[in-house]
This record gives sequence, C-alpha cells and structure tokens, in this order.
Amino acid sequence: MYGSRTVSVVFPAYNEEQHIRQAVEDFFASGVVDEIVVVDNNSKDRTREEAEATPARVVHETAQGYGNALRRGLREATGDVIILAEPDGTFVGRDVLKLLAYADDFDMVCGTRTTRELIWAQANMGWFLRIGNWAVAKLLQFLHGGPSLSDCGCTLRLIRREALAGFRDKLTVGGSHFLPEMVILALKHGVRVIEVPVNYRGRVGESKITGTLEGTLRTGFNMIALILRHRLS
Ligand SMILES: Nc1nc2c(ncn2[C@@H]2O[C@H](COP(=O)(O)OP(=O)(O)O)[C@@H](O)[C@H]2O)c(=O)[nH]1
Ligand SMILES: [Mg+2]
Repeated sequence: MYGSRTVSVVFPAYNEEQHIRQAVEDFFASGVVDEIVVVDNNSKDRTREEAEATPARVVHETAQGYGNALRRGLREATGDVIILAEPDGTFVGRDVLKLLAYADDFDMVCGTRTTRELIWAQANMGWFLRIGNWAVAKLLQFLHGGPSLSDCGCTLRLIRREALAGFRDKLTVGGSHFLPEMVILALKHGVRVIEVPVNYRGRVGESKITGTLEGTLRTGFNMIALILRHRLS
C-alpha cells in the first residue's frame, strides 16, 4: 500500500530459478508492495516451484515471449498501480518507491538506466547498449511527441490501473520489443508519462535478450520498425 493505493509487481519469468525467491523477498521488503504476480513462461528449470515457495501469486503463461508474459501480468495484477520488473537481480526492490513518488503527478513512470552513478559495475550496460537504448528512445520521443525519454528497454516501470485500462487490450507485441509499444499507446491515449533514474545491477543467470549481440540487434530493429509503423499508421 502506498498512500491509499494498492501496489502490484509483475515479474515475467523464463528460467529464473536462481534469483526468483530473493527477488520476491527484495520487492516485498520495500514495505509498499501488496501483491507480486510471477508469470512463469514455460520455464524448463525450477522457476515455478521456487516461486510457489514464496508469497507471490504464480500464473503460467504458455504463449512464449517477454511481451506475452508482461501482457498476461498486466491482466492478472489487481493493484491500483502496477509495476513491471524482472526477477533476475538487475532491479532493486526499493526503487519502486522512486516510481511511486511520481505516481500522483503522472500515470506512467518509466525507469531509465542511464545515470552513471546507478549503473553497477557488473551490469550489462556497455556503451553500445547504452547508446542504442538512448537513440531508440529519442526516436520514439520525437516521432510520438513524448516527454524526454532516454531508455527504451527498461522493464522497471509503473502504470496506474485507470490509465492502463484505456489501452491494455490494444497491446499486441508478444516478443522482446514490447516496451516501446506500451509507451506509444500510452501517449496516444493521453497518458502522462515521465522517466526517473533507477539502479541497474548485474544479472543472476543467463540473459535471454541483450545477452548476445544478435539478440540485442534483433530487438533494436524490431523496436525501430514498430516505432516507425505506428507513426505511419
Ligand atoms: N527473453 C525472454 N524473456 C522472458 C520470456 N518470458 C519471460 N521472460 C522474462 O523477461 C525478462 C527479460 O529477459 P532477460 O533475459 O532478463 O533479458 P535482459 O534483461 O536483456 O538480460 C526476464 O525476467 C525473463 O525471465 C521469454 O520468452 N523470452
Ligand atoms: Mg533482465
């Protein structure tokens, strides 16, 4: 509970057995989270069992993909505000307070992993990822009339339930380029969006999106195509 609002956290999870328990613990330790929804996305390891041993609610999404898992989580979460995160150790539970602090003035609060002091030494955020995330965010900002945006790939973000209701059923992306679609649809629906700096740490377990150059490039190109397509439509 934060003020008078209930708070949900959504964790998309594909093979995250190594850190899922600690992640649930860490986000609950913020003291404001009422519900954590773990969306197990056909994990082949013990993610599901590990998650079920926590106070989190575990749902199983069979449609594979980062976007599919997050969209399912957005439908399942019951809080007045819904926070998307990852259970891989990269995000810090107490950072939800930074997002919540802006939730009175804005409907959607996106994290940005561009502040040097908050990028931990082990984080997967080399110059290529940093510039790429920034450039795609700027493309989105200029083509879709956004506020200042500097990171197109940060899962950690908050959306108020009433704001989400206006466009939730229009979200279509099931793959790794889900995040920009959420911002574009939000802007199209007059949702007030702001970015705030968040911590970004090293990951526990294998990275499935930006862990390889190929995965990074594919996701980047898909994001750019989506941003252009929405502008032209
Ligand atoms: N790549 C990928 N991630 C998924 C999928 N389903 C759920 N996820 C989760 O989405 C998050 C992002 O993936 P991750 O491997 O951390 O990518 P990275 O943040 O670029 O290193 C993690 O929490 C995954 O467990 C899926 O089908 N593919
Ligand atoms: Mg990750």
